[in-house]
Amino acid sequence: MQKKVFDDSIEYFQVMDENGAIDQALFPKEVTDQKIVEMYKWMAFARALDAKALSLQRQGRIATYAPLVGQEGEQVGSALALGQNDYFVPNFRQHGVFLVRGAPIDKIVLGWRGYEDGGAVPKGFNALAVAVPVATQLPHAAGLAFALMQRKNGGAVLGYVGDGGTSEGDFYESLNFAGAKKVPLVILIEDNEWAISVPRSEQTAAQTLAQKAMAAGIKGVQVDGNDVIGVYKVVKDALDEARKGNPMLVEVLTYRMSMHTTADDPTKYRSDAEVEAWKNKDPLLRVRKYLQSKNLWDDTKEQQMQDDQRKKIDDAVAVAESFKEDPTSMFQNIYSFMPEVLNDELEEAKEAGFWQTGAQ
Ligand SMILES: Cc1ncc(C[n+]2csc(CCOP(=O)(O)OP(=O)(O)O)c2C)c(N)n1
Ligand SMILES: [Mg+2]
Repeated sequence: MQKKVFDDSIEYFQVMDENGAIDQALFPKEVTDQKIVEMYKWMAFARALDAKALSLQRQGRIATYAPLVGQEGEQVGSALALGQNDYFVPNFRQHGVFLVRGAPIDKIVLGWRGYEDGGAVPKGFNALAVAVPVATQLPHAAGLAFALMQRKNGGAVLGYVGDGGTSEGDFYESLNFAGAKKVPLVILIEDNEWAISVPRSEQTAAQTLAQKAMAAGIKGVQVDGNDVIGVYKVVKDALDEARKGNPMLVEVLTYRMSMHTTADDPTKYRSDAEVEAWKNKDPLLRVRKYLQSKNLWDDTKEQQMQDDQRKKIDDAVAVAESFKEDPTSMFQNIYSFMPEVLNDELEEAKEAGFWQTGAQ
């Protein structure tokens, strides 16, 4: 006997296309024109902060930086889909998500300057800290979702990972745990076509990354990652499903327009033509086209917004650059309490004048 015992497929979603035209059947009712203006402003804010960070890095005022330009649509759309009790778990590129969720900008900049006080998650801020080791954040995200399930306050977790990260064991283990335990977890894959110099085509033989959900018995979907409204809709629906015990995998199709980090030179491994082609799919451009067609946006408004955002960013940079560090902070933000062994080390360091490299 032979029979088919399993079959599944992957759906792709797009709500607003490159020209700003909307698919009414998919359009989420709660998204008013005012909300679209808000989405546009957040994307512009993330882009402005990104440009500033790059400039600060080139002046030696922050350390290595991972640009997000091109990915504003998926970061803003997914961040706005989060509910009050929800958490997000980042890798290293979600500065836009931190921004939308209300992280103080001076603290974001301080983190880029290498201070523990900047890297620490502010109290009451529903997120885990930035994770540079690829995909290690996902088992934490799954565990956090398991904890929220016990709390029963309706909270869900949105964990971010890159296309490269989906080749890691941590990724599969997290999906498997989420499916087996039915935890309120959504994993969002930022499929930006590159993992440093490794193209998406060489990362896996799988046709979509979303289908990696199937082996874990959970649902996977794809969405145009440069469509802020589409991402908002798909992630919001996915979080609602996850709350019901159906974790999900969302693959957002986007593009890393800039270098991997400031330590990388993408001209060594990809063509200008490829980058140029993605410019037409810019997540800000289509929303601006839509808003202008409805007379909701113009050059004066654009200028006002840019001036306002630039001032906020410059003020935050000034605060971050005048920060006086407390060297003991390296001991403070590791546990929610101070374990005895760490306290001993702290005392020892104080006695030895550990960080007093200047005249004593
Ligand atoms: C476990 C581990 N292996 C390798 C690295 C070096 N590394 C940093 S980012 C990166 C590529 C990540 O690509 P992707 O997951 O697609 O995310 P993206 O950078 O494109 O946002 C690599 C290999 C690392 N940080 N951690
Ligand atoms: Mg990538």
